[in-house]
Amino acid sequence: PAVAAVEAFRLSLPLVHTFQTSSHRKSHLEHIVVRVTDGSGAAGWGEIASPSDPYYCPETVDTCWMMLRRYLAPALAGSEWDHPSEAGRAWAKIRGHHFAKAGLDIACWDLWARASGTPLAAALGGTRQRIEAGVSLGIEPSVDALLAEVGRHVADGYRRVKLKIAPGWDVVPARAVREAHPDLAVQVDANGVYPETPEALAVMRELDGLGLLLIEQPFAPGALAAHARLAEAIGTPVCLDESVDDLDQLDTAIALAAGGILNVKVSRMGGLTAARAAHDRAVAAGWKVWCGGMHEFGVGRAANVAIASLPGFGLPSDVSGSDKYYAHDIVAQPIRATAGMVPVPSAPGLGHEVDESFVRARASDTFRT
Ligand code: OSB
Ligand code: MG
Repeated sequence: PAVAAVEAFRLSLPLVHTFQTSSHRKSHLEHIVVRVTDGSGAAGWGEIASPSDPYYCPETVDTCWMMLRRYLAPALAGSEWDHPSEAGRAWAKIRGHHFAKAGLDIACWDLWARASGTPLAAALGGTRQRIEAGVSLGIEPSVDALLAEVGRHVADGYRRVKLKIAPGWDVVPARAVREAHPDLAVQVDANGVYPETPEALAVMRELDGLGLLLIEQPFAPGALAAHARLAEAIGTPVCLDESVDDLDQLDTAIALAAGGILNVKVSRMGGLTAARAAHDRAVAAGWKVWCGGMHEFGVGRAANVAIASLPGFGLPSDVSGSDKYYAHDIVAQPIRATAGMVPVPSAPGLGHEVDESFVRARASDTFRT
């Protein structure tokens, strides 16, 4: 197709449960929804799920909006490609800004898959009919509150629970969850906040005794050598998230054995094309992979479900039901987990109809290129 126009909408949705990580606490999330049209008027939707603040990655909603408006949408508008895996050529010269690029990449895949009558999952090479749903739980005000959250999600059927940890909220809550649920699949995510110190190593060794599935991103994004030293020192697999946002970083991580598991995020890698390449490369190197998320609205969440259907995603993903986060989503039939599984849709494209009037009415800002 030839891309005729790019439209963008900034919109904020309230969260049903406040989410706290090592760095921030949120009761609303603002994302950017994009709509790409071709000459015939056919449309594809994408989502830029950047956090509002630069604590997870350097991007923010404001930087994404600026990059989209000033560089990315103008680069894509007027471009032509036969297959969505080529759409990124339009912005190949632009360094970084993966969350912003991911939104456009998703929209191009959706546009193409809808036009060809193919479900996005199949277009990507996905083979699964359902995704194993895990849930990511934030830092709670108390261990009892955390245990209540874990209990609620286990009762809901979630197959795996991820706990956010930070210095001062690590061994005690993780051990409490392990004691309350001896057989539950549990993993922890530090979002890179531990320095590589003897104290942190002592924490990691205690966590190592809890039978966790993995320890995600204990050290800073650039600290690949530190992750490699930790992976050598403990039995629990080390998983990388923030450390890998392109294939070169993945190659380095593999060469250093800086982990054994990769959290593949469509946003962080810069889109579906890049996320699929990371999946392929990691699996070829003998790493395990699973699909992470960024609390996406319905469009980004549907893209996560599609990529999570690739054969290599052998561990439960952070693809939970939208109802865990939003009372009113931007797609007509929001994603739901049933007995811990999310179905992969069989309708063309993302497989979920966007509630366009809701998006337009709710947008605080919009532009069209
Ligand atoms: O590190 O995986 C992370 C959300 C915001 C920022 C970073 C992370 C997360 C999550 C959310 O864990 C997972 C989800 O979307 O369900
Ligand atoms: Mg993470």
